[in-house]
Amino acid sequence: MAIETRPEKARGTGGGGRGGVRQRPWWMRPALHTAIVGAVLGYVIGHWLGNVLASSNATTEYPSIALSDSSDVPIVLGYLFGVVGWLAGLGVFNNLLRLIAGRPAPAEAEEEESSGLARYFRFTLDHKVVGIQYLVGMIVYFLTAGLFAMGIRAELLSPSYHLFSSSAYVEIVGEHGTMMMMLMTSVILGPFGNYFVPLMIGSKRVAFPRLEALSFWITPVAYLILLSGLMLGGFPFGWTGYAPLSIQSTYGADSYAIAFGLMGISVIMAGFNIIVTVICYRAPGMRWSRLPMFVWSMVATSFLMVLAAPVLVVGMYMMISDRTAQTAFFIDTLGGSSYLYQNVFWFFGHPEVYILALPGFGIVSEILPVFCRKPLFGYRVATAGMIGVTLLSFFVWQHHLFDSGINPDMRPVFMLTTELISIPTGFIYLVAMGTLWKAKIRLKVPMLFALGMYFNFLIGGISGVFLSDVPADTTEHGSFFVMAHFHYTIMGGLIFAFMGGCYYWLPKMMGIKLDEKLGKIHFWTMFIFFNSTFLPLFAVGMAGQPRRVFEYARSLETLNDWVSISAFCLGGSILIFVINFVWSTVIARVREEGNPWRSRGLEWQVSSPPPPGNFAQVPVVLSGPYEYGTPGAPPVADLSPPTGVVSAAYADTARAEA
Ligand code: HEM
Ligand SMILES: [Cu+2]
Repeated sequence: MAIETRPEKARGTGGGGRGGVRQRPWWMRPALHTAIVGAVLGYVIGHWLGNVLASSNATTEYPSIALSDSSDVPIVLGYLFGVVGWLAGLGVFNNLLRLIAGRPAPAEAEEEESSGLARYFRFTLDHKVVGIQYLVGMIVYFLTAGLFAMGIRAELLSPSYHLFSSSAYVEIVGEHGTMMMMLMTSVILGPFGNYFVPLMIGSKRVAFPRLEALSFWITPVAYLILLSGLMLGGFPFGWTGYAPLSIQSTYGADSYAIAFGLMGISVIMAGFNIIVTVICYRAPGMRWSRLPMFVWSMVATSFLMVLAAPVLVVGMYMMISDRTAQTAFFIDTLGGSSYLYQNVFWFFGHPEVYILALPGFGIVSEILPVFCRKPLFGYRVATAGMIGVTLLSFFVWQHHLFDSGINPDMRPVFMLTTELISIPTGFIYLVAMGTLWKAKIRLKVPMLFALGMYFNFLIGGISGVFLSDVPADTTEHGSFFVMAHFHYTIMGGLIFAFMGGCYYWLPKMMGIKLDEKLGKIHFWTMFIFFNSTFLPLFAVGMAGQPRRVFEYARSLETLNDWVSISAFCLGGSILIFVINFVWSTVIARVREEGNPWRSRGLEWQVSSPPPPGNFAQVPVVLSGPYEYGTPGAPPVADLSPPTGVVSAAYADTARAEA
């Protein structure tokens, strides 16, 4: 276990001598505006280079074998150079050689003013700043993708009148689905994982602050690239990008592949950083058996990210090279296989859905004992559940391919592994039931969201058992039943937990209180309208309404109208959250200093917001985080241990681990 004992390094600045600091005017310092300039310049150069390459290629003797199109080359190179320009504009590559050589970066004046608002628009190495950057980013991405959902539901108000053309409709569905699946991958790990994991394990910093900051700054550019796809004709293949459609379609497919691939790279870095931080930076006494559930969920998610996302990146890379470089990985007529794409995609795609589910369970397991004032029931069962889900999620991917020409004898195997996964998931529910049992529950807003999450995910989970059954899946596959199922797990699970996390932790992150009354109105409207949007969709699906099609049977109009109106109200409930967020953090600013929920979590033992470097001294952890109401339970940690205690706690941990 490595401990960072020098708080001045915790901010992650290069350190080094401070003599003769350069002071550049603000507009020359790397920040968001220089990044935009860099991205535009990069795009122009890449596009020009691509045109040169493509035209020289056209005159060679090689005939164009594949469906690739030489005019994809400038666009792809434009995007890639644009990304490099964006990062260069942010200053990511400044002093790179010095850093690689292990020499400290020169002191820069801008590091000095690390307290102002400006640092939120920079490549900053403080994990708490990155957490807040992620939080704001995620809210923006979620709202954008949510607007597309409103567009879809507006179209589906009528089975025949058309707000959009059929191609615009599929493009909107694709943008909504892809933006949600791509960017919401980090909706909890980004803001809360980066902010709280170091605090919860008693560390002053994360292991790799540069990787962490880079993982965030890739998300805005991935978001913009995905959106720019709309100007290039969009992509008609939903979020899954199946070949051959993705190989044949217009330039919008390049935006899809590059944005999704970039996001894969971002989550690999984010996950890697969390894993190393938790392994190497735990405070003395923070044994694995005392790790908060949220940290366990972050570790499990990070392993999934690090192992699954590379497969996505490779898939996107192969798709791009099929579209530009005359390879034929996914083109059946040229010896490739479109079936290969489905396997590659879902080998990532199924773990992805657990990347979306586990962090939610981490948050609600954290909230439950605090508001029940009881120890978490079956801590070890909960961790076993998380680890079980993580392992099993790599063995189920072909349940997405039951209908795709899979060897029929293999179907029961994947049906079995899929159904097995409900056992470790069940563990997590068991833990919740045990914790709620006979508890005096305080129904504050975070707790309401936690309970809502358990309720919604249960419906999502039970409908998932049906979909893992081959006979049911072969009829429901591709219908709105599937749509309802995964929105129950992701929107009803992940997003509800995210909201719970906001109400629970924002007082800590910003030192302000979110309005409780608006919070309750937000919860109840979101809960009611979420269910009234998605529950009828199970019926609509069973009645045969297919996904991604904008016309449907007239008999289903009433149900669809009901769903659409509920969806608009659901969108309204999210606006209540945004209003509450802006009102509480910008206008009202009611201070919340102490520990409003009386939580035992280590993160709550320091001031709000936590000071730079988190802890004045390395804390010594004395007991587990959930011993509420246990008579004689020692405090969670000694925040100012006398000299010598740290090494004693070391010896103690070493003995315990031996
Ligand atoms: C305000 C809440 C939301 C509403 C009203 C909504 C609505 C919809 C609708 C109507 C469709 C299907 C359109 C069709 O197949 O014709 C859809 C598809 C989809 N949604 Fe959502 N959605 C919401 C939130 C989310 C969230 C939070 C996620 C994930 C993080 C998500 C992920 C997806 C995906 C992956 C698709 C499939 C796209 C495809 O077929 O490729 N949605 N959504
Ligand atoms: Cu799956």
